[in-house]
Amino acid sequence: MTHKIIGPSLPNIPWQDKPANCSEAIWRYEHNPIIPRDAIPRSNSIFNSAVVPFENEFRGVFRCDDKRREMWLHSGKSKDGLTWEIEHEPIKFIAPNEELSNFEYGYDPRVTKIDDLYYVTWCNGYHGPTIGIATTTDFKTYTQLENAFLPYNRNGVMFPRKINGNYAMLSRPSDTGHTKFGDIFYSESPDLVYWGKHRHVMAPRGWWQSTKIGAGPVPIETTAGWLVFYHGVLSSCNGFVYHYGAALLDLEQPWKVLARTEPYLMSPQKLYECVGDVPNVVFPCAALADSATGKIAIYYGCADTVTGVAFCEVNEMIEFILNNSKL
Ligand code: BMA
Repeated sequence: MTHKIIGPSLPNIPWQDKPANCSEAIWRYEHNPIIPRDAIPRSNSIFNSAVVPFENEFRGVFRCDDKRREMWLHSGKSKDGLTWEIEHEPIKFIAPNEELSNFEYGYDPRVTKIDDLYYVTWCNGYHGPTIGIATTTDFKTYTQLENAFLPYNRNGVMFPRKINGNYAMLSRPSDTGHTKFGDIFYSESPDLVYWGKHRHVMAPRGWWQSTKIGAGPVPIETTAGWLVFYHGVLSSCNGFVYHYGAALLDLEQPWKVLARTEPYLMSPQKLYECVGDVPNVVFPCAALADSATGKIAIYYGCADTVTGVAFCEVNEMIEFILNNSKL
């Protein structure tokens, strides 16, 4: 392997070999979707969700829209990363500051582990969407911190280690509604309260990523740079179509893009990606990566309704990005 994952070995992540007839750099789990829309009694849909390794098992924070179509975050656990037990009641964040304790809504979580703490970031309603942050050690108790940014912002994704001595995050400034624009920016913070050193990372461009883009799973550290899967949106005559592609960012200056896929990696093609509450959406929010073998499992929301998994292998993926890159 020329390109390697820098990180822990996770031999028990979900995996399925690439089908013999597949020529793509990424392939879907044959039993997708892994989480149905009605996995818990109150859910209308369970999608755009984040999973992490936890004590030889897996834990996660799940986006569950309820039957009033309010957007909530729920904890979940799994032994194999494929069969999930999702808590029936939403997470009740402990907010040390009562001005933050009025939970308006939460969606599109990401979870990253730094040292011994898990950090949840999500799109948090605070007079408009912004980036909420909470910490947990056990996926039972969650302590909410200050919002990272002013509204309006979405797709806040923390890096799994400090960079230049600071916490680091990608995000996508936006507006109140179904934003028709959006670039990915990078920000740093010494203390998770004050964020600054904002740098532009990537703008939308051409075709599948022409309307807006947003970071997906927590970046994966590799010998070729930070491997970032990100969604890109095309405006069709029938509305938005969500795809995803990938980029490599400089390890110490992650606002510098080293490579970026010109074609998408995945577009909505399967029935469960094309038909649902919002048709034609694939939206990745998490990835598990095994440094020993280079295996990567990507979790993505399908049609804003259910959750699917796809697989790739780090060396092949990075070669694909480098060979199909346009900056
Ligand atoms: C975005 C977010 C995502 C959603 C997508 C497609 O703006 O709301 O949660 O998956 O739209 O509806």
